[in-house]
Amino acid sequence: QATMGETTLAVDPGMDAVQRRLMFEDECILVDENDRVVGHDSKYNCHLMEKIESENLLHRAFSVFLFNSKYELLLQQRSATKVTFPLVWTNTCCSHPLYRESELIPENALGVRNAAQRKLLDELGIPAQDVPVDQFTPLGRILYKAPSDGKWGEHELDYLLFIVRDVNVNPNPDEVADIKYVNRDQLKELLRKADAGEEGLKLSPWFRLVVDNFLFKWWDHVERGTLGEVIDMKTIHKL
Ligand code: DMA
Ligand code: MN
Repeated sequence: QATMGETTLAVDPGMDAVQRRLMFEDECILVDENDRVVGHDSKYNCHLMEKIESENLLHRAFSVFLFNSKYELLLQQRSATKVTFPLVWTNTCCSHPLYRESELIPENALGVRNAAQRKLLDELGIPAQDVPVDQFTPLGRILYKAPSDGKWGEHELDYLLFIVRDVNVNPNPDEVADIKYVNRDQLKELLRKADAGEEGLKLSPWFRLVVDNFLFKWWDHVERGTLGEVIDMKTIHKL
């Protein structure tokens, strides 16, 4: 570990110390295109574009969309120190279920829901009791690849988790630069600004994919309390 740290200190001199630690501590779950577990590798290796391409590494991830009781969606701006996609605006919380028993449980994506509860606390300071694991609705899965800057990028099989709860939020500055709740019109205005390149506003590629393919339709179901009607955990959408 110490040797690994020293080596990468030379290789990635600009990398934030907190993010560097997570790059080697977090062991991601490798899957095939059908989401079957095929192995595991460090978060570092899983996000190196060169490895993604040469070894066709694909890992499991999740994206949480949290709405308050006014049906506003909580967005976050990633911190400046994130290795991938710093300072971009994105959905409430994203990360990876880790290669450990509690986060590998397949039944109704319980492993992924456990990971989501863990990261909502880590990133946004949302207490676990505010986001009980049985309150997440896994709606679907997408598969996508997206380069970030330089050598880093994503190649993920991403579980989309919705939850409607009023929660306490206390963002962790290592992870999150800013947060805001938006209604549909406010999100549309954000999309317009991002498209026009106004105020340097950028959105994450995965958030954009979900917005363009699913979000507004699903938002209607959030409001009507009919999310159950749009659950599709059979299809893996290749976007
Ligand atoms: C990875 O998110 C997951 C998706 C869906 C992009 P992330 O880069 O925020 O992961 P982490 O919070 O673990 O750094
Ligand atoms: Mn990832």
